Amino acid sequence: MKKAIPAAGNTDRPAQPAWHEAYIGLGSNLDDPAAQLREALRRLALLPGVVVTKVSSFYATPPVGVVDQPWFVNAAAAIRTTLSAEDLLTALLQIEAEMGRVRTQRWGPRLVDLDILLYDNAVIDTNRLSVPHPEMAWRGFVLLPLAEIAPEAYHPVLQQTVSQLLARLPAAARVAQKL
Ligand code: A4P
Ligand code: MG
Repeated sequence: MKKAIPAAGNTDRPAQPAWHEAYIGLGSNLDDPAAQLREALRRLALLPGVVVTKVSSFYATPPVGVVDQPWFVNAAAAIRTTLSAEDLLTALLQIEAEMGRVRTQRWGPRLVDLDILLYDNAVIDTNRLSVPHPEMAWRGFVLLPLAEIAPEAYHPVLQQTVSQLLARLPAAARVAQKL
């Protein structure tokens, strides 16, 4: 069977969108947190230009930062996306808003928190967006789920893999119960 071969130098065809690999951290500690994460994952998979390729187990984790609040449920997801990091952030903030998150206290209780942990090997530092997520390397609740799905993912600033970062964490930062 003959295949149609585009003429050399044909510039009429739209360029193929570039696919990027990104990792999303998910957290919730209000109103049935595991159900909130399932709903956030469902919405993530429905985003145009996003394919969810892996989802970690869910982990119950003690609150970090403001400690006088309920335990969290955390997870991580690997995605492939044609969205820029900025547009991905906009889409994640929209999911948070649609799911009814109201921002009150920094590091306080939240219905759903969706963070871009890594986006290719990009290093981004704007008013709106910091990638890699600035706190990820010190947080067991991020690294444990992420190491489950992407132990070899690379932190371009610290120049270490996720499993190396996890191995450096003190035991106290690694407290978590796999659900
Ligand atoms: N922003 C900048 N970089 C990013 C990024 N890489 N991903 C900006 C997502 N957002 C990013 O976020 C505030 C702004 O950060 C966004 O509008 C975006 O422009 P936010 O989620 O409203 O603020 P926040 O969550 O209250 O503060 P922060 O510093 O983002 O908190 P974290 O780091 O998200 O930590 N303990 C446990 N066990 N599990 C948790 O999940 N989460 C937190 C919140 C504290 N303690 C926790 C957990
Ligand atoms: Mg956040």
